[in-house]
Amino acid sequence: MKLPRGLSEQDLCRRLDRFELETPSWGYADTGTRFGKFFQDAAAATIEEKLADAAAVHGVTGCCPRVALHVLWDFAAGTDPSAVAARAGALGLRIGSINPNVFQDQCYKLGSLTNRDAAVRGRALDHIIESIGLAQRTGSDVLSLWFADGTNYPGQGHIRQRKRWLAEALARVHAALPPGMAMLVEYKPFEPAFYHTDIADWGMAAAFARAAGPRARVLVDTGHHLPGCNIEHIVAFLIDEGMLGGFHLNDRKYADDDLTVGAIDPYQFFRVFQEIVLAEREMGRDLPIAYMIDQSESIKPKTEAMLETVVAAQEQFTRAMLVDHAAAAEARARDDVVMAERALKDAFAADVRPFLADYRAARGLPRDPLDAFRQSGYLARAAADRAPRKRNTTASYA
Ligand code: PSV
Ligand code: MN
Repeated sequence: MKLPRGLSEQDLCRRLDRFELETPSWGYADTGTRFGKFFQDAAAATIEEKLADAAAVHGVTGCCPRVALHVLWDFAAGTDPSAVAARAGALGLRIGSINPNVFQDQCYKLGSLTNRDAAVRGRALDHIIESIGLAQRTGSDVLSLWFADGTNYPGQGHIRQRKRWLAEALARVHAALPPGMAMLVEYKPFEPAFYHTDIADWGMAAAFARAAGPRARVLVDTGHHLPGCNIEHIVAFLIDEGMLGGFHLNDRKYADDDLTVGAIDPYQFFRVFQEIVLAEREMGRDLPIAYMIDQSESIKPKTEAMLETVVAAQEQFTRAMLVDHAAAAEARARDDVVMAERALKDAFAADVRPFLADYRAARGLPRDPLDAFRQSGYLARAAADRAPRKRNTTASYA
């Protein structure tokens, strides 16, 4: 593995020490598609089980100390948020982003913050503002917002009116943020709405975030792009605008497929991270980006899929660190397109796995997290413990 000029192995290790990935509670639970749900014996059903799985992932990787929570899925009525935070703390974890949910209740069929009905808009806003309180009580400093709002048919909604409702509501959410809390605005081009989505792309998300206030930024979910979209261009643009707040990492063949990172296009993650590393080198500091995973894997064992994604993201970030930016700049200065591209391709071709194995071993971590997890027998124990309970409580569990 060849280090680029100006980067020592120690620098690389230190940067990796600061490359943390947040895992999502919902990535450990049984999820499916609109065509059905296939249950896994070992999948988590309770917040305690989700936290235990997240702790198992952090235990073998050492880089996933934060867990994202989804308000409706993780805080059943009567759940004490500080008890959830304490439970996480006892497992060596912290609560990461808090994700309000204004897309599931029946009243949101025609939208939440963009619903024609002011009462529904008010209910959605109240839920989001209550979620800020919940974030405070769990020690979270990130409110992560995604809206299913949109329309399915031309003429169904007044698009500009909906835009104004959303902007007004987001400004009120921003005004309710306590000091130190950031707010991320996620975009998605389609699904569940298929004609128009109220925040369809990064530009709309950036406009809404700017209008909301200085602590609002854009959240890039790698699955939320149309095929062929140049995601690293969006990332570079948002960095330059000071508007990149974080990622929801997952891979996709078509759109929001929730596949494990690198399963389809590892080079894409490398190119995205390459833009970040380049900007960090030029600015001489780490960018404040929340690296979150958003993966609801349907067929691989949940925890193993999470480990695959963590390791793949770490590998691509390491490769991005290996790009010889000086060589690329020199090649660009002589209009040598071939050698400029080669600087990226050489780094992407590096086998960083032996280096990462040594890096982990030096930190008392297993050299191969997935192998260590398999050896631990965790999944079999979780299945034996959880399946009988799920059989008793879930009607469709067979
Ligand atoms: C929507 O597709 C999304 O990406 C949002 O981030 C949600 O919070 C998450 O997925 C739910 O799985
Ligand atoms: Mn997402």
